Order: sequence, then C-alpha cells, then structure tokens
Amino acid sequence: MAVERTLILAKGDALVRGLVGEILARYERRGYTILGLKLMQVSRDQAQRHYAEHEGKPFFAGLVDYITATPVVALVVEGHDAIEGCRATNGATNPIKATPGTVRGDFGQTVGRNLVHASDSPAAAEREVAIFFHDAELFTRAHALAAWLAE
Ligand code: DAT
Ligand code: MG
Repeated sequence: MAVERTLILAKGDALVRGLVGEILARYERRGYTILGLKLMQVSRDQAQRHYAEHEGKPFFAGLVDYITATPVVALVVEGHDAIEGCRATNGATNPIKATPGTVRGDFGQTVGRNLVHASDSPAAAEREVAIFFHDAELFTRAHALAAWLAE
C-alpha cells in the first residue's frame, strides 16, 4: 500500500451533461484528498503530450479533438493506491464493458465519450500532473488544516 497522487480529468461530455459534481463526489466519498482542481481549456500541445502513448493509433486525432473541444475539469487526488483505486472508480475504458456502479458503467455508452481520465501508473501520474498543474496550484490537507486550526 502506497500513498499516491493521480491525475483525473472529467472530460467535456461530463461537463456538458452536468455530471461533474456527481463524478467528483465519488472520489471524495471514497476518501481521496483533492490536492488540485480547476476548470480549464486544454491546448492541443497539452493534449498531444497527455495522450503521447496513443500517437499513431486510429483514434488519436479524435482523442485530441475531444479533449480540446470544450473545457475540462482537471484534478489531482491523493490517497492509498489512488492510481488503481481511481481507475476502478472510473470503470473499464469501454463503457459497455464497465461495471454498473462505476462512472463509465453508470453514465457512458461509447469509448469515444467515456467521461473521465485517470493516470494508469506512478510514472504516468507524475508526467500527467505536470502537464496540467504547476506546483503552486497543488495543496495538501495540511494547508487546509492549518487554516482551519488558526481560525
Ligand atoms: P483509459 O482512458 O481507460 O486509460 P486508454 O488510455 O487505453 O484508456 O485510452 C485513452 C482514451 O482513448 C480512452 O479513454 C478512450 C480512447 N480510446 C481508447 N481505445 C479506443 C478505441 N479503440 N477507439 C476509440 N477510442 C479509444
Ligand atoms: Mg489511459
């Protein structure tokens, strides 16, 4: 068991369909700590770097279009085995194969509009967090506790 950070994206379909709160609540209820959170427009450069492992695949261009077409909600969460845990919360890549009770299994129909992203390894998480967040945009539970105790 290791305390890990992971990058989560609630992608454009989640935003347009009004599901962001519902989706983020699932990570919160699971006990993950939110370290960073923002609504942002992803640039094509960020999108291409984020999805670099898929370059050359037939769906790559569509993936970059999808992630850059609308704003997305990006967050960094931390918790025990958060990388595996958040991917389990998201469900299988193809929503048709995703178990009901997961984000994709509850809200998705097609792999091209599967609502969420979560990093798949510690190395990917480190790389992806750096694409979407500056260090100064990340906070810890200690930041919040210190302010709360000082009141
Ligand atoms: P995941 O998002 O579950 O980590 P992935 O990294 O394999 O999945 O793929 C990244 C995204 O690319 C995925 O969320 C949706 C899209 N994608 C994957 N396989 C695809 C396919 N066969 N056809 C269309 N889109 C696909
Ligand atoms: Mg992936």
